[in-house]
Amino acid sequence: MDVTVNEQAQLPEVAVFSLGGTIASTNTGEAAPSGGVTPRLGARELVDAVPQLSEVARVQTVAFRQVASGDLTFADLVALAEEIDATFDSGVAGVVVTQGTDTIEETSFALDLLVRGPRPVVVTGAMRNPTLAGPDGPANLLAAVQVAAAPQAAGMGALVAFNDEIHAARFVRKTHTSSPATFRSETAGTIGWVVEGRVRIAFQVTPLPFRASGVRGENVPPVALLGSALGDDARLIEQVRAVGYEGLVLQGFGGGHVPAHVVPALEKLATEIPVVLASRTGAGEALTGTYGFPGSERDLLSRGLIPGGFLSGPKARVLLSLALADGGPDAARAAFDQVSAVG
Ligand code: DAS
Repeated sequence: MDVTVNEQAQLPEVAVFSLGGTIASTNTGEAAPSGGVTPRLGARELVDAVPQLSEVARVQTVAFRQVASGDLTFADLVALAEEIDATFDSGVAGVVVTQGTDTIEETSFALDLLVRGPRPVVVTGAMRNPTLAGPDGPANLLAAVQVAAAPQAAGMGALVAFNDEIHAARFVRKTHTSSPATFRSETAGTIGWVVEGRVRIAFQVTPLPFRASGVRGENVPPVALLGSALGDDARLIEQVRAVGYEGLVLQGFGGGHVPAHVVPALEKLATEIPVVLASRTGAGEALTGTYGFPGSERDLLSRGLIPGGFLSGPKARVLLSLALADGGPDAARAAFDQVSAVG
């Protein structure tokens, strides 16, 4: 379909911010020392490669960063959220962020907590870079812009559009190293999809009641993320405070459990810094009221740990980091209470 100049003028405005990642990665120009593709394409080039976008929105572009997504920092995300807020103030209908998939589950949730809303912020990327057969970046970008331009996508916080599915940032996780269907929301399911250009929202999610409105990027304190493993002891937990962390998210076994001999170290640490209890399983809520054995969730929560609710370990770390930066240790527990209550 060709869109006339008059029809174009009626289309919603969407801003695309590029941050790098596979969607932007090629091997043109100077070779990387290790060989392989590296992030080189900016938002303008990504948009120009998808002519169908001109039928969906008037697209403006911002080349914001050009990195592998593991190199993004909280300072980058705070700066990005400020730019997105300013872009919304200028009247755009929605924002798309393109970036590496490795950290989308964290960055999208951080934007959920940082951007003022209610207009949609839609994060996307690609699993197959543009030099491979069947790159998924162009289709993901088109779907993301379609979602960002859709009024029905507003008011649900940050979203992830990928593989023609729409996910709420608070639930979505990367679950596969190479599949284009890597993003899944096992706890709640996808909230919608895109088909033939139509944006379907099947399930509404409630906006998060907590927003980290006072955060400055350089003020986000270090928060550790640790797992639990069979036969492990407490030697890392005992070092967390000493090496300067100001919070810990512990991914316990199952519903939120640790070996009994780890409990004293966790109890002591929880008197010093906020310690959040999440699950290493990757889906479902950390329990709060079922088991009573030493090292169980009831035992740990009675010793001062904070229940992580439905948040995965990496997302709980994002919330703890931003809540600490926003209001200090007392605000952290309240932020988890507020977010877990919403679902
Ligand atoms: N794994 C790559 C990607 O999917 C690299 C990255 O996250 O930047 O984009």
